[in-house]
Amino acid sequence: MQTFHSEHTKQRRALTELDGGRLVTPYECPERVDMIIECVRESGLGAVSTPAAYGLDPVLAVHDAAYVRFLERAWDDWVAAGLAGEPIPSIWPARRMRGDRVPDHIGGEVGYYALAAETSLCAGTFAAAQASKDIALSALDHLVDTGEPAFGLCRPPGHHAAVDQYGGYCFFNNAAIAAQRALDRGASRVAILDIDFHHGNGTQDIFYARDDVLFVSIHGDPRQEFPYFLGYADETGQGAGDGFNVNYPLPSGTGYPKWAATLDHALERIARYRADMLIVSLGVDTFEHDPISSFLLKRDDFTDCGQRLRQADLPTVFLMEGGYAVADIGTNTVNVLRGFSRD
Ligand code: Q9C
Ligand code: ZN
Repeated sequence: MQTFHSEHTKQRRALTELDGGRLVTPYECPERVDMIIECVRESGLGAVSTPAAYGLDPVLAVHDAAYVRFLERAWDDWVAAGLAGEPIPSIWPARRMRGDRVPDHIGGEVGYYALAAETSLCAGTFAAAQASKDIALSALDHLVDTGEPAFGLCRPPGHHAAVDQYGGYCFFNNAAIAAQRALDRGASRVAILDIDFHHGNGTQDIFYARDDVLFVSIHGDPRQEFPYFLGYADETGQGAGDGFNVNYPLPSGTGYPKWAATLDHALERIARYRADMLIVSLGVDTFEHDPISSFLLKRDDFTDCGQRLRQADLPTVFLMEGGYAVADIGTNTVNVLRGFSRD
């Protein structure tokens, strides 16, 4: 399996995350990439390649143009407005306020375009987000061109990013961008399986009314876990997309037996869809020692997970999402990939 990796992902180095009323050093840190690529190189998984540059057209195929322009200039506008610290929203278009007007001042714009407050912007965010989607697109193209599976070591992650909103450490929805490219390159039914601990609200948002992308997510129950306001089992899609969105919320404390049984259900649903391609939103924040999550998967469970994914017998791309137990993130990620690759 080929891995796609870029040092440019590390240009995002935010100083602050709003965490339970304090500003802390972000959990979603550049060291995550160093740990994973080191384990990939040691594992003999396969070659490591640098992504190609795709520009913004594939981003604009799934995201709102004004949103993308906002991300490009937000840091400079914040600094030019004389604001100290990193951009964090302090007000949103909440219920019964005007959600149809984009303010002119950066203080209002961040509230319009952010879906959560933990994710500060910084000088290198846009460049890193661009590198991240280039990695996803290069991995997708490798699969289409060679038929071989690929791993895109994306960072920042993408699955919380909606059509016109960032948050949950995500800016461009890498999995959605890759899925759209797969369709543009001839696929007709793409399945996205999201096994990050958190619900992939952004991916759901982007494809909710469509039947050409099946979105299936296994995640912490939104009654208890971020993103709280999406990810319930009764969200099944709308219009042509009805029946093509599948959520499996699981309670805090879920261990591998129940998680793996749920994975098998998810894979059965994907088989019924007769997908011609599988994109795995691969978060390893389901790990028992993850600092912000509450499932109980162990190191070896990730290997078993990879083996089960292999049973789906589909052309597959893995795209990195979350995972914040930095010391173990490389082992857990590579365990999935090696479990998948093993005969
Ligand atoms: N401050 C991904 O895994 N809530 N995003 C943080 C601790 C936000 C996770 C709670 C979690 C976002 C890609
Ligand atoms: Zn997550």
